[in-house]
Amino acid sequence: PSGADHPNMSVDPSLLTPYKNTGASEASLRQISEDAFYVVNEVVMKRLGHLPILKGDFHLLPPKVQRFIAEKAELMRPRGIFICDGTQHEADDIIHKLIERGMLSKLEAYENNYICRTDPKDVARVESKTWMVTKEKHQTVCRTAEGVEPIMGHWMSPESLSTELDSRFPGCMAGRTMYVIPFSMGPIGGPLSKIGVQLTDSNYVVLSMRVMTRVCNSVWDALGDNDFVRCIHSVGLPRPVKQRVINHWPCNPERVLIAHRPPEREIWSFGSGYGGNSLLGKKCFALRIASNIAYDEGWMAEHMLIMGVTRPCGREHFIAAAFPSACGKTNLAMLEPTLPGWKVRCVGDDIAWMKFGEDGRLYAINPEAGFFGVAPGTSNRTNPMAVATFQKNSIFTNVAETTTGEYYWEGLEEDYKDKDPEIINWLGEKWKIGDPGVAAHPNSRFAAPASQCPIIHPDWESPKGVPIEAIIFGGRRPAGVPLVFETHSWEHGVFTAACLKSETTAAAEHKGKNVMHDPFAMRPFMGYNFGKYLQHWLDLKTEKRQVPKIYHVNWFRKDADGKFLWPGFGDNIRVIDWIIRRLDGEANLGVETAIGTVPAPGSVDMSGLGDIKWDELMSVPADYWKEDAKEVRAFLEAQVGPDLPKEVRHEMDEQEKKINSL
Ligand code: OXD
Ligand code: MN
Repeated sequence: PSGADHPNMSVDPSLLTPYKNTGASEASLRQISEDAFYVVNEVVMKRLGHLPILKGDFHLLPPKVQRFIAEKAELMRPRGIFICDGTQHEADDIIHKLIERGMLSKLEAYENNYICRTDPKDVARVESKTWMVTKEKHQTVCRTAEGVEPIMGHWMSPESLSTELDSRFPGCMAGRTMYVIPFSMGPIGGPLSKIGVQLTDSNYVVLSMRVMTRVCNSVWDALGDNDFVRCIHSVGLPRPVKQRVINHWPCNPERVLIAHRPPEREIWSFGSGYGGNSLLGKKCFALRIASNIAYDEGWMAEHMLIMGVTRPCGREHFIAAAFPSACGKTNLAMLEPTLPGWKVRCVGDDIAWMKFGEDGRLYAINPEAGFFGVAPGTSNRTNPMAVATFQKNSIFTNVAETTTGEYYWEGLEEDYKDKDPEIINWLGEKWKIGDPGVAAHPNSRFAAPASQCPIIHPDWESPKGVPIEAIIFGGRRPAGVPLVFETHSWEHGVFTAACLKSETTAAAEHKGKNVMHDPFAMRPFMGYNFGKYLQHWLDLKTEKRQVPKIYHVNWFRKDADGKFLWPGFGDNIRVIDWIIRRLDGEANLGVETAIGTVPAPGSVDMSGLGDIKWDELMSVPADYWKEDAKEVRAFLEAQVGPDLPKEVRHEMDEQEKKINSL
């Protein structure tokens, strides 16, 4: 038996049956199991044939990893295998090679910063080609109304997946190197951490994974008897290449497929080299697969930043916050308070893994090791800490560059005002500030090590995580939604998060600006049936646990002239101050409304802000919310239908009653 149906099992347990009642000790059973495994593995090894191991010692890898590699090498037929160790030396070699090839170039104005341009057809996550593969459709998607396409989760059957894989993966790495990347999400060996192994034929992915996750040899030791998530990635362009490769960026946009098999903890990604499509530790593993693991193990994998906020009195509070892509999570996580005496320190900017501890508190870790932030709009004015973070050892993709070797993108105009620099835009063309179009792609990114952030929290790598007291949800809501409100219970918070909406952004393939539902900011990352996910949230509250309070914020409300009503950025500390005082139970801070508690006049510190239209900023307009209540009900009925937990339905009914009596 090959044990191939049990991806992480070292050997088919039936092999041990004859020995079970012989009185053999645990240790000798284990030995028999291992011996049997080696026999099985020898067969697998033969499959490797004479494939050269270009780097690393294949025989020292854990046997289950050897088998994974051998099987996939047999399928994808690379020219050789390169086992990564994550060292600087290894990165330097790859960088050197990529520079020679023209895929990467150095940004001379900094230390060890590089710029890369993709094929302009490969610039964002491709949600329409991202799938969850489960036997039953409703494990992945809700029982939506007749004729309604589910927007949360995208299901494919295992049979269809087999067909799709068969038409893509056999021989897809021909003439290329297959890199083996061992990585840990979360501090290596930590109780909340998980291990993955990514196979890829993209060296850009190797360099980026090294920034975004923890890649090193000790991951093999930490693996032990644990499972690992199997990540298989190919740019989908075997050699000899028949089409023209643009910008030395191999990809196959017509054939993109990103498929997840949650029960097998496996990810297959084909055709794209960029971002969430190819750095499989991030969205694919840490959200879509991890939310499945979290469901099974009783914790949460969420699209949230984690920040530590210290008040002038010296007390620190940890907050997690979920916003859809490109709504400023990175900016909030690194906020520079405009109120004196406050301090913010960043734990994470995109993903939180959270688990209740024995003490009943919710502990969060950032599973990532780097920031993959949207570059345009990031400047010393909006996020000086991010700017400081990416001054060295960072990779910039699809940004523009000046002829003096600096990065450039929209939002940096002020910094370059007097220089009128010669710019090469993201398409490689000459460009000047003021020219039509944009210099950088709207979804251009920096990938920078989190450890370089000047305000990274000293506990950001604490294996047990930091205790979360409040969870914030928010989105870009130009109309109707107040700056902040507190939900009145965990259940009401869950309902509010289920109703989360935001204007669309450039992080995925969507065009134009419209307000779109993005429940829990997880719409593109939902790993299983959303109704079940809501129930999971509800069930996490037990008598012994202190569930965090849940808030909703909106930094993006506009007045009748289309101008933002709130300055945002560093001034968002004023809202956090209000939230923390609410947590503390300070009196007279709130006014009850139909949707939750908004700040009472005078309860938010507005010192030095000048003219703020408070009433417009905080109002809960009856007309708007009556429409919204109808729209939300129709949305949840159509999208979640019978999978909607009764507690959430109850919250919806109650809130609608309150709104209709406005
Ligand atoms: C991201 C995203 O890249 O949410 O973080 O798209
Ligand atoms: Mn994100």
